Amino acid sequence: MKKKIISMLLVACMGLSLVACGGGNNKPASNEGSTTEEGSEATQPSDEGGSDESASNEGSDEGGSSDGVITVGFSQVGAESDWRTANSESMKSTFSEENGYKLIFDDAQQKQENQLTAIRNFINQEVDYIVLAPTTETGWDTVLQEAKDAGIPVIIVDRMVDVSDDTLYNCYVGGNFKLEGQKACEWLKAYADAKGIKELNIAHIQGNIGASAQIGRTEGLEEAAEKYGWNIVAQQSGEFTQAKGQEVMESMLKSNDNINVVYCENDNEAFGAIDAIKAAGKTVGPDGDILVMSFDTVKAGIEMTMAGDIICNTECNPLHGPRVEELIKKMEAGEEPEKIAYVDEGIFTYGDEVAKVTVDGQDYDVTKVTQEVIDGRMY
Ligand code: GZL
Ligand code: ZN
Repeated sequence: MKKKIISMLLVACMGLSLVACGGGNNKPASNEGSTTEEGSEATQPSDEGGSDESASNEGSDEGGSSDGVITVGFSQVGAESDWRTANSESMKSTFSEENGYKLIFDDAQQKQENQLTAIRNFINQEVDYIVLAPTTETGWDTVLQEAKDAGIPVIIVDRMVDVSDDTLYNCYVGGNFKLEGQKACEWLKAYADAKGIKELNIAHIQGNIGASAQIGRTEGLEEAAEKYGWNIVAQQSGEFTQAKGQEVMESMLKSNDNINVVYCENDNEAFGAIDAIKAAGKTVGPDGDILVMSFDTVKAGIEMTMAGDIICNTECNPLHGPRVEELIKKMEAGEEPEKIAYVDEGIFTYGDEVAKVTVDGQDYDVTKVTQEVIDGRMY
């Protein structure tokens, strides 16, 4: 309580002094190459390496939650895919000023070094919570130790971290990426059997190497290929982007003339791969030359699944904002949240040949995409 009174007095004095000296913001050190925004409006055009910040005259943020506003520092991977855009929107709309938060959002442009700088900035600004969507699984021990030493709780969201001591983060919420891969491959096995496709020659377009989503989805495919005798004829990272996905598919088609499946580790890679396949004069779809598998089920991806260009799309739900808020509310109430929470995710297809798949004894329904299914989705 004492801290509260002191900080309220401090904020009052700061408020008076700000009015006296015409306001001004304490600017966090800006990261080279990443953009940092505070609140929802920017007061300066954000150049490549610039840092935006809201015209908030809350003065220096004395310990955040002591003035009722919870300050959240969020280090986001980047803006590489539709999934990432939906994920950022979910975080920004949840941690809004109207909802009682001050969000410091940093876009690392897919570079881990920018995330390390952002986290150190959050520590200097004494945020109440650090939320990290890690670009890659390794390399976090030192900076998370600094956050722990500063007494700032850390929530890992989306992809996972691989650290020597799991007390370096408080909790994780995200997708079970290996299960996503296993579900997709069990569907492919059942579909190939139903269609009498004897030989599968698979082009494998991976996500960013070292990201949990890539690790899990790759494990799912490699284990199924081993088990079912499929041929992975090409394997390369498409970096979760459409441009790279198209480039990689083009080169795979040039060096392989027997590809009949392409396993894309996200929708944006699938969009690029489909462009490359069509440009090469080949066809996609249930009766086409190449079956396109994908992950994410973003809006454009689920629509292409209804059209058949994508034959099977395994969901990866990006709406983590409310889930992270639930974890913060638990910690604010002094509760210990679950260490690891996986999101339930579906599997969506063009056809209805396969009604369900089974992984480790657990059944998962398969949903044929219709307009009604699309209209009923949150993203
Ligand atoms: C998955 C997420 C992946 C998406 C891609 O949770 O980490 O990163 O599948 C995104 O679209 O780039
Ligand atoms: Zn997922």
